[in-house]
Amino acid sequence: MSGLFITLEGPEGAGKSTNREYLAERLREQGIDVLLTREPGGTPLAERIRELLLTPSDEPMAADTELLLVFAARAQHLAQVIHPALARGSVVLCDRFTDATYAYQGGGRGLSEARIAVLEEFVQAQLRPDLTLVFDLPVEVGLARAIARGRLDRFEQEAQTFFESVRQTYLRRASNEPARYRILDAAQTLTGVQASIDQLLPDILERCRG
Ligand code: T5A
Repeated sequence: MSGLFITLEGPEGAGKSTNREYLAERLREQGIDVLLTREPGGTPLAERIRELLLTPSDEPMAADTELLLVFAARAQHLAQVIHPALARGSVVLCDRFTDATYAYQGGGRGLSEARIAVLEEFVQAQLRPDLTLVFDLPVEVGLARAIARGRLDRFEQEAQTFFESVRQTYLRRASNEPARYRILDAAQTLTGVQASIDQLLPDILERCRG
């Protein structure tokens, strides 16, 4: 058996976590075994690395340190959670994965894509998501949602230009590989976003059963 690896991506406050729960419910209604997880994180050790990445600190984190921490957490997550779940035949719904590295460390921090690709190959070998849902929205809308929720993490304190690059990187990657990506308008009401997910369900269910 081989499961299905679905990732949810997008800028800050796009609604990935909220809609991940919604999609999981729709799939479970169909009797599909779903595993929900997230990055950075997904295992106790990887969640500790997440804390390092998200907690604001007086010591500036070098961009390469950030990149290596992201992939260190990913290696642990793959070994402990993602590979075993896919081997069991589960559908893995993961809130962010390596597209986020291209968007944040590549687009946002300006690290070269070639360098990220080397680590992607090293840590993941052939594994890539089967399907990636990009929750797209204007940067200011997403940031307003994050601000409304409370204290900002280390990434959320970046300038608007950082998040514009993040957003454009997601959109460029999606347009370069349309078979893997689906872009959803995340600026709509939650009901509107969920209706867009409903429209994607037949395709997702076919992939799950394929
Ligand atoms: N990162 C991650 C990297 O730099 N490199 C990497 O390789 C990886 C994997 C992770 C951070 O790490 C960085 C990127 C991130 O900065 P995170 O917490 O996973 O942090 O990511 P965030 O985007 O910060 O998570 P958020 O929780 O802010 O965003 P979500 O999950 O997209 O949004 P969600 O569902 O929590 O919703 C946010 C708020 O908006 C409301 C919700 O109720 C909630 O209050 N909301 C809506 N409001 C109105 N209309 C809608 N349609 C709404 N949808 C949700």
